[in-house]
Amino acid sequence: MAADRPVRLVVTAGAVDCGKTTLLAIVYELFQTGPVASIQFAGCDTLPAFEQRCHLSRADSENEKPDTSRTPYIGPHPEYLHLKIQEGADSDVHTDFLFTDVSGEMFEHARNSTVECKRLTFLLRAAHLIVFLDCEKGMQPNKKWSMVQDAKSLLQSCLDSDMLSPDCYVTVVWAKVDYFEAAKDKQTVEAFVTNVQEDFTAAFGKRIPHFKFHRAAARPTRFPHLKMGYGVREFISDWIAYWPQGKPLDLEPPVDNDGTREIDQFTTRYNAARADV
Ligand SMILES: Nc1nc2c(ncn2[C@@H]2O[C@H](COP(=O)(O)OP(=O)(O)OP(=O)(O)O)[C@@H](O)[C@H]2O)c(=O)[nH]1
Ligand SMILES: [Mg+2]
Repeated sequence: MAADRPVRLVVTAGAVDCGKTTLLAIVYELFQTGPVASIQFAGCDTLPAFEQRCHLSRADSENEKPDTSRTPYIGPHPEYLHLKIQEGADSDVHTDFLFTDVSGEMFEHARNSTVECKRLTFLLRAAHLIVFLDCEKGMQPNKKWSMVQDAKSLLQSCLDSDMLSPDCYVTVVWAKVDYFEAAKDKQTVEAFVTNVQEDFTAAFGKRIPHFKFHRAAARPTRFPHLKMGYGVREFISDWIAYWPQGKPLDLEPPVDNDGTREIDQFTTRYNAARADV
């Protein structure tokens, strides 16, 4: 598909259970009830894969609570999910996205070793990289700093192994942010968020040209006021708005060189025609 037409690759990265697959499943779910703002669903070549990921959240699964099954660890080559969208009902301009759905275990290997990180070759082609911070762990005093450190190490490893293009948009997302919204001591939570964001900005702000933070709760069971897909629409807007590989190529006009090849003769004709204008 990527050889046939331009596709934008979005990579979700983070530890086991931080909510990567759920975020992707909810992107798909949001389109089940109609357009997302002005964005319309225009097709999907991986419907069974999306349906499989949504199954445990549906009544058909007879699950009492919506859930997502663990993504199996199958080595460095991910499963891809495809989604095609268009802006506005009458538009004939389609945008194809490919999302990687990778097990958190794969990123555990990658954050501990640049050699392992280099095996994740799909990172090189990412237009967007989303690094997850798990707010569920952020509420647990004995886990919160190791959760932050793991995410930092992962990003550091991607940079140290040269696996991130400088054009890649990196978003560090506070995922499952319903845990923070439901917290009693909001001040402590906000102080933690500020502290972590300052730390990330100091470590990566200069090395990553396009760097931002975001908050999302794909399935906010802890604080249902947030509604399903909280913060996900903003992600979709970003993925549409920012496409580094989509910028026009900076092509110079051809230069005469008196060559005999067809391209050289074309250059002579092209420049002569321009001089006549
Ligand atoms: N409260 C809450 N729970 C969430 C949210 N997003 C996901 N979860 C739950 O978190 C658990 C893990 O979600 P997954 O999407 O499977 O996590 P993952 O990062 O894909 O995990 P691996 O595939 O094992 O790497 C599931 O039980 C989800 O229902 C959220 O926004 N809020
Ligand atoms: Mg998963």
